[in-house]
Amino acid sequence: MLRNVDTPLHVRGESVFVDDLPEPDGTLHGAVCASPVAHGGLRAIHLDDARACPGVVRILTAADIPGQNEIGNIIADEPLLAECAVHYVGQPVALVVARTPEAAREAVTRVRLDIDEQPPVLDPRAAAAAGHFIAPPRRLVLGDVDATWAHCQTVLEGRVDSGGQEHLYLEMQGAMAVPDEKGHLRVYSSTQGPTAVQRTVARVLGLGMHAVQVEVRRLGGGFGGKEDQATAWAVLAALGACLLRRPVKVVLRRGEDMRMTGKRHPYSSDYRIGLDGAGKILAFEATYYQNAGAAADLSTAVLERTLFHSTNSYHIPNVRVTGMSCRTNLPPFTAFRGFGGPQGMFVIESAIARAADACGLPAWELQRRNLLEADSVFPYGMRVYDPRARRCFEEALARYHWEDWQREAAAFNAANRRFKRGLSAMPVCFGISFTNTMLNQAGALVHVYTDGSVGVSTAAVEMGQGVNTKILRVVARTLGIPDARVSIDSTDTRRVANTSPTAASAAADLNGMAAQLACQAVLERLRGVAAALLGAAGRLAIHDGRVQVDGRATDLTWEQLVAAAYMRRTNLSAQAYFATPDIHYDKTTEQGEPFRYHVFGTALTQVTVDGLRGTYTLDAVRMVHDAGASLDVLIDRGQAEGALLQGIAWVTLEDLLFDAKGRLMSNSLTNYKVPDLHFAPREVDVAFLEEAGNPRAVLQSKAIGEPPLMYGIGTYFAILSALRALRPGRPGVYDAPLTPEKVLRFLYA
Ligand code: MTE
Ligand code: LUZ
Ligand code: MOS
Repeated sequence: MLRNVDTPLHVRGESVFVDDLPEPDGTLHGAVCASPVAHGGLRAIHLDDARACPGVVRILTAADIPGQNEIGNIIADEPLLAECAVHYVGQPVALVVARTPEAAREAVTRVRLDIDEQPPVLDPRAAAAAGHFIAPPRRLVLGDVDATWAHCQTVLEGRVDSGGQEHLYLEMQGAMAVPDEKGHLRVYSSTQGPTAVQRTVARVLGLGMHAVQVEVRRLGGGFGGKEDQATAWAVLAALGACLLRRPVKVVLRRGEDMRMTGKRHPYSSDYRIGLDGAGKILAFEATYYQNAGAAADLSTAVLERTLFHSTNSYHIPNVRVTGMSCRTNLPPFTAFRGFGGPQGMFVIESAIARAADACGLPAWELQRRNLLEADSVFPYGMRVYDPRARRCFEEALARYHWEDWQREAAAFNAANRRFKRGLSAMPVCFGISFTNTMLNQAGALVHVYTDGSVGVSTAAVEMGQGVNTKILRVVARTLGIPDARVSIDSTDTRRVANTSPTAASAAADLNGMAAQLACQAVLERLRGVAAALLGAAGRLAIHDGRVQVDGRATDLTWEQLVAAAYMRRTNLSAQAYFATPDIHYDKTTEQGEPFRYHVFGTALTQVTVDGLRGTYTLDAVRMVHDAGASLDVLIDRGQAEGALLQGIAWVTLEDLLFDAKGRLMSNSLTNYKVPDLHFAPREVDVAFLEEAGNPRAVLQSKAIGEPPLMYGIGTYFAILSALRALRPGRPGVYDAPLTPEKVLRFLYA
C-alpha cells in the first residue's frame, strides 16, 4: 500500500520548512513592530532609539514602499504597514531589518509609536448598529417565510453565539525573499496561495508578476490560516530584500503569530424556526452578525458559505437568511477549515435542539424527519445532486446500533446522579467548489524524463492533508506505472502560473484533474509511438509499467517506450488546465449552482458529564462519511479524525478571548487550551459510505479536507443533552465553546 509520501521525511525530522532553508550569505532578519492599540490615529513613529540598536540595518515603514501599500485581496482595504491610523492590536506598523532575529526583536521594543487612542469597537452587533460593514448585507430567500409562520404549530426564536479559533499550525507564518542580479525576487513562503503572494509582492514593490517567483515546498499546517494571511509576511520579506538587495527572512514566533494574525470568525446570530405538528420544519429565518475584524480579508467569501450552509442537511421549504460582515477593531478574521460553514450549521442545529424540546421529540428524530430528499432545493437555487444525507444518517443509526446507545444512556442516567450521559447525531452536508466560481481552476505540468521517471508540478500545496500522495496516485494510475516512478515537485509559480489557493477542500479535485489531463496528453503521444513499434492495431494501454494490446501484456516496457519516443523526437511533457464545468452563481439574484457536488455524512456522539466538576469526557464518536471512492483510505481517515477533533475543540475547549481594549488574552498555549490525546474521544470510528463513487470528481473520489470538522458540532449537543439530564427543565445554552467553566455556570449559577 502506498503511504503518504511525506511521512518518511516527517518522522525522521528531515522535512524542510521555510525556517529550515539554508540561508544564503548575508541573509538579514526582519521583525515586525505592531500596534499595541486597537484603534487610533498614528501621529508619529519614532525610530531613533531602535536605529541605534546593535545589528540594525534598516527600519522600513509605509513611506518606504515603492508600489502600492495595499494587500487586500477581495477588497482593497488593508495596508501592508499602517499609515495614519491603526485598526487593531497587532497591526504591522514597521519592519526592523537586522543581522540577527534577536537584534531585530530587541530593536522592535525601542520603536516608539505616537498614537491618538480612540475607543475600539469589538462586538459585531455594536459594529452593525454603528453601520460599520465590510460590504452590503447578503440575503438568500426560498419560498415565503412571512406567509408560513401563521401555519406553524411551533415557532421559536433565539440567539446563538460561536467563538473564534486559533489555527495553531505547527509551522509559524514566515517567508524568505532572495533578490537576483536583475532585482527580481525568489520568495519562499509558507502560504496556501503562492499566486496571491506573487501578485501582492508585485503590487507592493511596483514590479511585474514575472519578476516575482514564489515557491512552496510544504507547510507545517495551514488550516485556512495561510490562505490569505501568509501574504503580509512574504511581502515584508520581499520589501526588505528589494530595498536592501540582500536576502531577508521574516518568520514569526508563536506569540507574535497568535497576536498578529486572524482566526476563525466569531459570529452572533438570531434565528426563528417554525414547525408543523409532525415535526417538519416549515420555515427558517436567520441573521448572522459576522465579526470580520478590521479588514475584509476573506470575510465576504466566508459569509457567503455561512449562508449556503445555513440549512445544513435539511430540506426546508421556506428560508430567509441574512448575513452581515461587521467591521471591528480586531485582527482580520480569516479562512479556517469549514470557512463559515460551521458557524451557519451551529445556528440551525441550535434551533433544532430547541425545537425538538418544544415538540417533545428527541433532536435526532427531528433531524431525521427533515433530511434532504431527492427533490430538495437549497436556498441558493441549486437542486441536490445525488443526495446521500438519508443514506448516511440511516446507515449510521443501524451500523452503530443507535437504539442500544439510547437504552444504555437512559439506564446509566437513571442509575447515576453525579454523572450523566449525553447523545447526539450530527448530519453534515458541505458543498464542494470555491463559492467564487472564478477560483475553480487549476494547472499541471508533467515531465516524463527519458529514463521513464516522471516529475509533476501542480498548483496544490501540501500542508499535511496528503494532496501530494493523492496526485501521485492519480498520475501513476493514469500512466499505468508504479508509484515509485513519480515525484511530486514543489509548488512554484514559474512552473504552474495563475493558481488558486489550496483551499475549499478542492485541491486534489482540481489539481488531480489537471494532472490527469496532462498525463493523458503525454499518453496519447506515447500510444502512437507504441502502435508504430508493435505494429499493433488493437487497443493500447499501459499497465504495471508495461504496454498492453487489447488487455494482453507485451514485451515493451514503459521505459523502452519512453526512450523510443524520445529517439523519435516526441514531446514528453505536457501542461494542462482544468476548470470545473457547469458551476455558476449570480450574486444579484442569489441563485445558481455554485457547487459541483456535496459531501454528506452523519456522526453519532456520546459524552459523559461530571455534574460536580463541570468536566466532561468524550466517550465515542462514530461516523458514516461519504468520501466517494477514496483516493487513499488511510489519508482520508486521518483527515476525518483530524477535522473532527478540530471541530470538537472549537465548540468545547478553544476559548478565544480579547480584553475590552481589543488585546488578545488567550495569547499563548498556557491560556489557550487546545485538545490533546487525553481530551480526544476514547473511541473514534470512521466508516466510509460504500458504493459511493462520484462521477463529478477525479477517479470517482470526493473532497474530504473540511466537511468532517462539522461532525464536531455534535459534541456540543451531546454535552448539552447531558446537562439537561442533570438539570431538567433548565433552558439550554447556545454559546460555543461550551467550556467546563460554562458548564459549571449552567449547573450552579
Ligand atoms: N490537514 C492538515 N494535516 N493540515 C492542514 O493544514 N488544512 C485543511 C484540510 N486538511 C489542513 C488539512 C483545510 S482548511 C483545507 S481547505 C484542506 O485540507 C485543503 O486541502 P485539500 O483541498 O487538498 O483537501
Ligand atoms: N476559500 C475561498 C475557501 O476562497 N472560497 C471558498 O469557497 C472556500 N471554501 C472553503 C474554504 N476556503
Ligand atoms: Mo481551507 S479553510 O479552505 O484553507
